[in-house]
Amino acid sequence: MSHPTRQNDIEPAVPPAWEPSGGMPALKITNVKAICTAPDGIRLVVVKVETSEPGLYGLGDATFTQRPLAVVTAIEEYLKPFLLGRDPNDIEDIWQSAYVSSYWRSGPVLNNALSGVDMALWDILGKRAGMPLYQLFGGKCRRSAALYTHAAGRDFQEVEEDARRYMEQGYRYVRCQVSVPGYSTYGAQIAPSKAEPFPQPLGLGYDPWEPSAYCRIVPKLFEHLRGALGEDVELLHDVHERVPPIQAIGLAKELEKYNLFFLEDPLAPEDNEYFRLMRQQTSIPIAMGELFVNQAEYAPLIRDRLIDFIRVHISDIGGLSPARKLAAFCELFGVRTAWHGPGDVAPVGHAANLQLDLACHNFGVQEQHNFPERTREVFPGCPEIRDGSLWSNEQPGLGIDIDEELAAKYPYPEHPLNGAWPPVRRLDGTVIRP
Ligand code: GCO
Ligand code: MG
Repeated sequence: MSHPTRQNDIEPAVPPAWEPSGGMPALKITNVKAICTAPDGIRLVVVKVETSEPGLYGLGDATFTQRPLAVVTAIEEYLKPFLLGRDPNDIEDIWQSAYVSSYWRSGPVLNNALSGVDMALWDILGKRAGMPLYQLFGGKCRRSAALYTHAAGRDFQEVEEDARRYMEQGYRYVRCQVSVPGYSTYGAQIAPSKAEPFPQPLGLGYDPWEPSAYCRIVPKLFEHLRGALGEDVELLHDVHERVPPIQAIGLAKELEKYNLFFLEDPLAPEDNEYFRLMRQQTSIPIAMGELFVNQAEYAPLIRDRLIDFIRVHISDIGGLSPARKLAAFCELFGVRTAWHGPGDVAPVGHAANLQLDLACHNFGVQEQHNFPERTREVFPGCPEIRDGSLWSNEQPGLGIDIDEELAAKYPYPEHPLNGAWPPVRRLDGTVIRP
């Protein structure tokens, strides 16, 4: 007997004939759209899923700021036709079927597109139930989510002053990054007006970087900060996968005595196997994973207890559905959550982070981004920062909205690479990880 190949199967997606659930009236997805906006210059993508009930819609974060237009295509050309007519209650089935509908799956483009839809479906469910999502996830484990903020400076003194400023505002967790003289350093970029001209070997316009200079300066920074700030404050640092694995292990060992809350991304996902060696060398707490997009990358690190904090960018792994499973998996292995929360997670994504932060017992800490007023106006209900913590506004669903008219006033900024990152290179011109 012959079977038609899947490629020839051109029938549109037929919604499964489940019984209507939980006594809720039947509902259909009537529209799925990608909204592009950049109120403060960061390219954001937000998905809006509309339903057959007038005024009932959900929002989800699909921001992949280096390739936003690819995500928009995935949403509008592929997910939208796949989802029209489906019951938005079928969150799990929609996630699973959309995930495999491309056959080749995962990756930041497709996962972000799927996340936009997935978060929006959870948002709709919360709105229908009249409850904030954390309630549907099992209820609050804590009043609010402790945040870590970013202190940076050109020298140790400036980092110290920045950290003190945050501590005075009530922050108990501070990530500290210092410039490495002459190099373009992750997390401590000097404002152009203050910047020394960077060396431009080979006459190429690029950001220069040498790992050894960085590895020498960072332990000295924490020596200074511990002396100046004392033991009470939790200090963090992000390596941003920029150094060769053996230097990362050396750095981790040297930093151990400064009692960091965690050392972030000491290795690149490509070097995952080195975590085992790092673990044998030092007890420094390790946070990993904003670049992960596939469970095959993160599940073994958790299962083998090689990291302490999971730091995935929730939209990059496909949304709230996979993140809930990941959080539960981590709990069983003593790994805590520290979801990625930079400015290129849209406020909708921060609202999603918060729902999990409140409901997961194994919450560790939440990275914060203090959205400027313009972004907060575009996203009414943007989670509130108070006393170094993030608080729920107790509204149903994700508790956040988008003012589409206002969003449209902030198109993506003109950029020759459409937002892609220019290379970081060693002094001899070799490209290295960003
Ligand atoms: C962090 C991250 C970010 C990323 C950015 C990439 O820990 O907050 O490293 O700053 O670099 O999200 O787009
Ligand atoms: Mg990081």
